[in-house]
Amino acid sequence: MRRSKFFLPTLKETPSEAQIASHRLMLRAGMIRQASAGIYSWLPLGFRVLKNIEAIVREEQDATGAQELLMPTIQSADIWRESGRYDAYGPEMLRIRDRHDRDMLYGPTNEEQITEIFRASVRSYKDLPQCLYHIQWKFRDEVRPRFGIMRGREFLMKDAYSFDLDYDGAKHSYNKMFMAYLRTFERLGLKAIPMQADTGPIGGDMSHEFVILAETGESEVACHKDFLSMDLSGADMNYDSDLQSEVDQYTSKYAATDEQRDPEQEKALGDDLMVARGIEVGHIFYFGTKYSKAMNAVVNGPDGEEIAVEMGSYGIGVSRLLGAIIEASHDDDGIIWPDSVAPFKVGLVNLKVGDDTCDQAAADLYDKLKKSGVSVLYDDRDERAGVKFADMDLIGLPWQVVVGPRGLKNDVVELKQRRSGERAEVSLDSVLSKLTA
Ligand code: 5CA
Repeated sequence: MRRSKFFLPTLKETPSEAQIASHRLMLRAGMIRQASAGIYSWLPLGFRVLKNIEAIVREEQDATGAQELLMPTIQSADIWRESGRYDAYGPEMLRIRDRHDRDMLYGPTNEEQITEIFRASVRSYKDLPQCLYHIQWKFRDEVRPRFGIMRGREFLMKDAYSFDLDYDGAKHSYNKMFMAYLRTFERLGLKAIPMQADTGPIGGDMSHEFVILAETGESEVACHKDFLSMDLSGADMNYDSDLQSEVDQYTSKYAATDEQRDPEQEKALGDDLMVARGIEVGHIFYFGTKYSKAMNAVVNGPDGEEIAVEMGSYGIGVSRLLGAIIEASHDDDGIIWPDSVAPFKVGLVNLKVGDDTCDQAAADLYDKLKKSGVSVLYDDRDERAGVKFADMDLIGLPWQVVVGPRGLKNDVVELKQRRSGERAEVSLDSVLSKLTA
């Protein structure tokens, strides 16, 4: 992509409404624009990152055997009346009436919708287990939308729903998601700690939140210090194996969100206790037959008896993750994207636009990178070098390649790694192989 053509409205000034780094940087880097309180448009640069995050989330969901579908954003109030949540959900739910005076709503989550799909189609225990997910926009009329897309009113969520015949099966489904979450967050360059959590309006009796520690986190959390040094990558998984001992490694250590904190246990931990602020990037729930009983989602068992299915639901805040990644990875100059989600891998800077040698060398490199499948943003604008460098640092692409007249005399360009700030002179021939390695 040529910068001169790319829709990338970066800002020099720090927008006054933004209180935390990620919100400031997303606005300055031209990634999002507010449409109304807690509702954002995703501009091309932000949208590219959102898609990359979505792709990793999807791959790790698929690896567990979960299947992707797509449910609508607008739901009928009827199914929420069946589950009893239509009244219980309160003012956070955006209620809509259609032209026939039917009560509709913009889905804040999809337990009812998926249960309705399941009960209409599945009859036999032989069709279990099943796990379905989608990546879809949600709406919650939050009292205090803030921190940009971190706590929005409209936000993108991955939500998965598991159906099992009995508790053991449901526990296995829960454990699969637990491990898949560790792998997902690791691939996103994050250290997410699984913590015992409150089940809130989703309900149920077993729940974990996946929490990134950050000063700007919304809530206070506490955990054993060991989590800081622990390998949270969820190693190579065979999801068919018994995952309980894998999961136990993590759940046997104290880690709790706000409402779940236990003064007794914390006292016993002494110096091993760490209290910090956290960002919730994922939340998994086991709630058994709460919805299947209320909505009559039953299957016929081996002896023909009717069995209410055991369910769980598993959410990841896909749009929130952009904010969380930036909170965890930025410096004074801007964002530092992990390779896995970066909007482009390389930023190519032509220091002297209009100079034939520079134009030719930069255009040539640009073509070769593209042909090798490397995503590259080529700054071909006739702008001061300082402006281009500042913009590149701000948008945080992992690599910068600087093409200038002095270097070209010796057939070299400068290669800078955004994260370490390390710069090296590299020959024109080898820069391509370095970036495609
Ligand atoms: N049905 C369950 C699991 S699918 C559910 O809705 N869980 S949740 O309420 O915990 O939301 C899942 C994830 O969505 C959260 O962990 C969080 O990362 C994200 N999320 C929740 N509310 C918001 C919001 N207002 N803005 C951005 N992300 C949010």
